[in-house]
Amino acid sequence: MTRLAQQPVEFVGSFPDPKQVLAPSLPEIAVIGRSNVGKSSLINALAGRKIARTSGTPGKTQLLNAFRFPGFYLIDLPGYGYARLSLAERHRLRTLVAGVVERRSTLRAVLWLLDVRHPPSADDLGIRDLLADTGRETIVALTKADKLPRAQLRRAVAARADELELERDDLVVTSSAKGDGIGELDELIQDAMGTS
Ligand SMILES: Nc1nc2c(ncn2[C@@H]2O[C@H](COP(=O)(O)OP(=O)(O)OP(=O)(O)O)[C@@H](O)[C@H]2O)c(=O)[nH]1
Ligand SMILES: [Mg+2]
Repeated sequence: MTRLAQQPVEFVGSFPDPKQVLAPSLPEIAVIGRSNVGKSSLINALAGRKIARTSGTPGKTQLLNAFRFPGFYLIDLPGYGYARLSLAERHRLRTLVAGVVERRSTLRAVLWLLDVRHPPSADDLGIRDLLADTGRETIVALTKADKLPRAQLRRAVAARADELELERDDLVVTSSAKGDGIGELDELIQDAMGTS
């Protein structure tokens, strides 16, 4: 079991404003990634219980959802790049995500998720630039590792590292369904939040 799974967690609330102040003030980590990449599922895997809403329907998470662990907040964000939303709605979500990354003074780190099976989209590359420009401390995790057979997974991880111009070891390979990489991610999050 991960350490986070043994700790109390409290749902703080859902907010439309990227600058929503949470009390008491604690370091925060925001989970960002394309719609349907598995953000909410990964949060549930880390927590060892179902705290974030997941769905087969992309666009499920529409607001900033804050969860309080001992010593930090974890924030589940809406996914970007879901093509079936209206232009106005996509714009709103992009503004919300960018607002969190650019302007949240309590944000200590970002957990950025990419589906291991797919090359980064144009939206993903936009986020990469945003993270680089803002100098945010970022943990990069690949999701849904259980969807590929072992040899194919190895090739996919190498390809994603190349495309992102990262080292293989900079990527945490995860499966919320099988639990792969969840312990490693737990440790990286606790390190980033100063709670390890
Ligand atoms: N096989 C497998 N399926 C997964 C995994 N993680 C998520 N899924 C599935 O992918 C779908 C989307 O998962 P969510 O966790 O809701 O994704 P999200 O990124 O929060 O989506 P939005 O909130 O819409 O942006 C669901 O059907 C999940 O069951 C995984 O590790 N393995
Ligand atoms: Mg979600």
